[in-house]
Amino acid sequence: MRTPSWLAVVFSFLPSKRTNKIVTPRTQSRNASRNGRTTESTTPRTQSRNASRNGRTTTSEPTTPRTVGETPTSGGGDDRATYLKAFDESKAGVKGLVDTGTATIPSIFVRPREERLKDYEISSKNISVPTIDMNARDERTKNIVAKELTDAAKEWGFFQVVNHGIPLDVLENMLEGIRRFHEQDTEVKKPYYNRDYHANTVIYNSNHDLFSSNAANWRDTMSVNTLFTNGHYDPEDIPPACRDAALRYIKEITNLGDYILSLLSIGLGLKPERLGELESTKGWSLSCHYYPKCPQPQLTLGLNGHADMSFFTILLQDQISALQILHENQWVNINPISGALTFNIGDTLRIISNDILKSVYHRVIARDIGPRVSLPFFFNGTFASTQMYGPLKELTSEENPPIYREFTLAEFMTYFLTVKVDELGVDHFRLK
Ligand SMILES: O=C(O)CCC(=O)C(=O)O
Ligand SMILES: [Fe+2]
Repeated sequence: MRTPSWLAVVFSFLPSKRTNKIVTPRTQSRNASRNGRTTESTTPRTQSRNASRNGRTTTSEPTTPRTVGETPTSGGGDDRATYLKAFDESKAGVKGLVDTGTATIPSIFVRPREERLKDYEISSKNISVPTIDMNARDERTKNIVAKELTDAAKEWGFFQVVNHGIPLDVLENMLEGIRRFHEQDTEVKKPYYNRDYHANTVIYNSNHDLFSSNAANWRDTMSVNTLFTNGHYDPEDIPPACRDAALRYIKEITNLGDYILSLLSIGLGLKPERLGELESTKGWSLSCHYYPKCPQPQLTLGLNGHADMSFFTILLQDQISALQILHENQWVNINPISGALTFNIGDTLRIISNDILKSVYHRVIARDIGPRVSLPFFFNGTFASTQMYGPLKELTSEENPPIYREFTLAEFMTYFLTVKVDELGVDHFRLK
């Protein structure tokens, strides 16, 4: 979303300027789109090959996207644009497709064959990210927790937390409320369906980058985005199906975000309020993803690979495993733990820590079970912030000089808004 996420969402209305290029696992994290903005690409040559293999020509306008057979490929062409438009105008999302009982997925969702084949080069390992018990009874255990969190953020960039202080019923009600929202009649959801993230804090649609990605993802999303409003939103804008649950959840998760930042500050040897002073929790985006059960999960993804561009992200997921991180060139599952939350470092905090903390490339696979509900909460800071951001002086020295230059969040975000997706990533801010 940048993705299914705030910036992704924010930028999705812009015309795509990406160039097409095969992305190898090693280069993926550099090329990753922020917050879910996709990076799955093919070369122009691949595209035309696929297009002709699909035998696509512009014909009469279909009312629903075409489904594909046993060995479909993804491709470009005018008909693809027509299908995308029809799908978008239906405002029914992937959920609407699934409700028709389709046994095959429409070609607009099929990943390029080259991308799918590349998956087989990466084997999954039976390893997991750390799970950290945040229960801190006193100052001493608090310092231990701070160290554990920081070590995990340095080594993995991704970890799960338990005993984080948010009551289980708040988490369960939130997941249930989001499921309820997505499972309402299409007619009830339609008024929220649009792509104008500047004009609306609350938006529901399918694939923020529907018109710029090479293959659509098997996912619908409702999001609350306060990036342009300095963290403000009108509670009445949140759909009634999940309003009460969301208001409580937002309050709890922003408090937890502040607390984790203070622990990370301690773990990095900074004064406890140091990372909080960067005001990353002031502007945020909550993406409420719904991944329906997929009849051909091997052909598509729930969410294309990306690293979040946030400072950090806290994710609530239900019990269906589908989130994977790329760790040492292998996809590692983030298996759900009841009552746990998943924490990950985004690109902004990576830069601020001068690469001490890791921002990690991750994706969501499609599953033949579901639906799956997940809610990443992106702590992004706000556009209006006038602070300069860059590696903290306290974390740099003569031996360890700053790797990145300073920037305002407006510049940072604008960069992610306007450049080619292939050029996205922290490299743009790297000192030569
Ligand atoms: O759905 C998930 O588990 C992850 C979502 C995610 O990575 C994102 O929206 O940026
Ligand atoms: Fe993400």
